[in-house]
Amino acid sequence: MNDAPTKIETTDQLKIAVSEIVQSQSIYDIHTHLFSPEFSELLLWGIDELLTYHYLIAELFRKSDITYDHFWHMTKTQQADLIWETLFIENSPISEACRGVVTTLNELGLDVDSRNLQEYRQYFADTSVEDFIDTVFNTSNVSNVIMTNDPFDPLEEPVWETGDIGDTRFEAALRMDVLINSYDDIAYEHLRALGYDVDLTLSTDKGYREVRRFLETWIQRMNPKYMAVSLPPDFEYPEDSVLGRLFDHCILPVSREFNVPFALMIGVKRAVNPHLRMAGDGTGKADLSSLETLLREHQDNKFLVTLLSRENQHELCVIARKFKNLMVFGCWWFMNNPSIIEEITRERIELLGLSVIPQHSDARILDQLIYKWIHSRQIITDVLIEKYSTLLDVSWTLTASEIQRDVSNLFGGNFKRFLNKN
Ligand code: FIX
Ligand code: ZN
Repeated sequence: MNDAPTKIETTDQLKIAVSEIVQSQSIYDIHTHLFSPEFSELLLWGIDELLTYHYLIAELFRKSDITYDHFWHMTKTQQADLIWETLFIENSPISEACRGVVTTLNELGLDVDSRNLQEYRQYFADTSVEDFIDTVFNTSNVSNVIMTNDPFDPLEEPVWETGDIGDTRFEAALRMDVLINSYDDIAYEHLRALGYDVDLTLSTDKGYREVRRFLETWIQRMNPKYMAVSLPPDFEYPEDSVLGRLFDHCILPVSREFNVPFALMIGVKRAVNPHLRMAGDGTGKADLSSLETLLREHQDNKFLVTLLSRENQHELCVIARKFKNLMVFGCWWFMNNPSIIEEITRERIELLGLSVIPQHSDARILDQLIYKWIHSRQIITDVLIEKYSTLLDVSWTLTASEIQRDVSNLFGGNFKRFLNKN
């Protein structure tokens, strides 16, 4: 019997093989805002949550004359009704965020042609959250999701104190936005109230030790896959500031000691239009020389990085060629649109080969895992077919198992290897 691996020699064979392999590859989704059911109201799911996603709220105000004040005084159901009527009935839902709702309903087996919102509501009313979690993980073929866990959130704290977050498909990421971006107005008081002897300007050895003690406690509690922060485009490093001191004396040493990488999400301008609340954040191009300095001066630290500005993406790839302690990940937020995912994925593969994590979902509502991954899988499939065919063109044949190996690394293997690397 000849058990030599089947070679893929033609473009048609390649298209079939890559499509099948990417479809059947389970995904380790490394950045979401989802929660396990133990976190009760923090776990968002269902049609009204889908329709009131902040991406859609931003789009609503472009098409409706409703005032901010009026909108924010409505119930969630009323808001969802208005968004449905405005963005799906009075206009065709072709933006990526609108299309995502349609993809999701369709995949759930609902009749999108009926355009009957009450029917969709009834489906969710008849479904238990536990069953729905299984449906979503199976439909999207996602094996694990990493949450975004805020140690300063009073809704999260009691769950962490029980030491049991239930469903092990949900894993933790220790989010440090409050500590880093709001130290003097929120974190300082909070830490003092918990008995950590920190100073307001955070400039003493005692203060650094206390913050490290806080981080260590949370690392033990959460067992996070990484620590993370979102940063504005004008973030600077090194800097004689709370941020600079937190990085140097607290976060980077703890990250090294516990082998918990530090994820930097750079480029968000928070509250560009505060009337839009969570939908009001914007983007800006960052000066990446600060990132270069951080990577160069801390080569024993591991950094996961994603950027919000399209203009920064090429430069990030070049930086990643220089620093193996950097893992580039995902197409974040305003980058998570088909045309941009395609461009960025191509750029990354051309400059970095298969050494990246091409995508995360950033899902806030459980149901979104379905559309975000269907849409991204399709684009990544197309880019891989294009890139592998350039090899076929010059007589390099591939086997299905080689493609399987590559795809498995892209959708989980690279992340696991990066976590385990010393
Ligand atoms: O900071 C983040 O993790 C962002 O992803 C979110 O804050 C943002 O609101 C979002 O949902 C983007 O997709
Ligand atoms: Zn996010």
